[in-house]
Amino acid sequence: MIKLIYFDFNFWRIDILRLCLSHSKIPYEYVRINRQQWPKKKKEFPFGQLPVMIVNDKQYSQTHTLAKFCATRASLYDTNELKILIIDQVLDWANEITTHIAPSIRAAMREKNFAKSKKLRQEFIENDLLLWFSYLENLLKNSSLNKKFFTDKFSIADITAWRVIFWFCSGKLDLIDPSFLTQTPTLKNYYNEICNYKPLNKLEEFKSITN
Ligand SMILES: N[C@@H](CCC(=O)N[C@@H](CS)C(=O)NCC(=O)O)C(=O)O
Repeated sequence: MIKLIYFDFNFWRIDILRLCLSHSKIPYEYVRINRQQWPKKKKEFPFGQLPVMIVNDKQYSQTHTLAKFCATRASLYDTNELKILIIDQVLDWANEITTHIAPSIRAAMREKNFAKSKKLRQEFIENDLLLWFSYLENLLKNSSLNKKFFTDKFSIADITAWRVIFWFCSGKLDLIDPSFLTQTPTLKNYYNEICNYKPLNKLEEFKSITN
């Protein structure tokens, strides 16, 4: 059985793995670690970070790597090398935009320096937010015929794009007004359709993320 390990909060890095496996009815065990346990636990993991996946008693790490594995198991990856290029770019986009917003999150969460966090968040909004969402929108426009799914077949790319857009539109990121998405209308329309995509939104994992 696949075992997934993450912190005790929802985040796209773990959620895309859970959604993917659950979509295709692949059983998995889900272990959540709290912040108090972390300093001790950190040393036990291959890259000192989460998520971690355990298969046949071996540990594996790095979100993109785990996403490919889970998506392949769930038939939500692709065998066509050109479609794979599209899916991988969406996964890398998710990592990139996370890297750009991370300093402002870190300043608040770890350093408790809220003034610094606000300044970094404003810089992110000014320099990165629309730029990176327009990159994703362009990828969708250039990759997809009907703009419904990135590869015109539901895949881990759609789960990932949906989950990261949901995060940015959740209203939980200080100073980020969810209406920013109106500036990428093709992506907004795509996002709304994925929100209503039954095979995804009927899953318990989807409900636990959106509730
Ligand atoms: N390159 C890693 C990054 C993972 C990562 O940044 N994990 C964060 C949580 S989202 C983490 O484990 N932070 C705790 C720490 O670094 O001590 C991946 O792609 O999975």
